[in-house]
Amino acid sequence: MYLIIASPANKINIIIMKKITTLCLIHQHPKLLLGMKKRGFGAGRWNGFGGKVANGESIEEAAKREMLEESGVKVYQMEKMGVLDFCWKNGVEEIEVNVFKVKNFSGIPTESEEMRPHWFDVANIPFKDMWQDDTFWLPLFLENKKFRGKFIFDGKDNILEKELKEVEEI
Ligand code: 8OG
Repeated sequence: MYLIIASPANKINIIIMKKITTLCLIHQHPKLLLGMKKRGFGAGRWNGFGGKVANGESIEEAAKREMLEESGVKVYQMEKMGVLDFCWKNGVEEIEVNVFKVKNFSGIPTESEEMRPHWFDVANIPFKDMWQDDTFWLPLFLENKKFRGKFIFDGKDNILEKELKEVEEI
């Protein structure tokens, strides 16, 4: 699902495409389930499971569908923990990532064409092989805190600017 935001400024129409996506992580302390992204956007990084919200689908429906498609895990219950916005300097696309903690599920995480799941101990999260922003918000997630953030990257996915705050409700 894309939101198109047009803002007329100085007679120039700026079109920002906003891609709405989901991200599901299973945290069963002290273990955290991540997957190695095997192809596409973010390939080569460990991440939660998720993807784009399809037309006519709610964000929650998309989160459950993506988790099942990418890991074979059926989610029954989850909690929304955060919303993160990402954009790139000089880029036209913005990505909104809706982050969920899976509370209740069935199935054994299984490798798919897109992801290779692996349980990590929370003391050994592979931050150096993850998106840079995860270093900031994942500790909040692990402490069951809710958050809202925005990150601006350069052309090489390094963070140029960040805003991150803990919130009561998301
Ligand atoms: O369908 P697609 O493979 O494009 O979905 C991208 C997935 O990557 C989706 O689950 C959202 C997630 N994602 C981003 N940016 C970031 C990020 O900076 N950090 C993390 N952890 N996940 C991200 O699109």
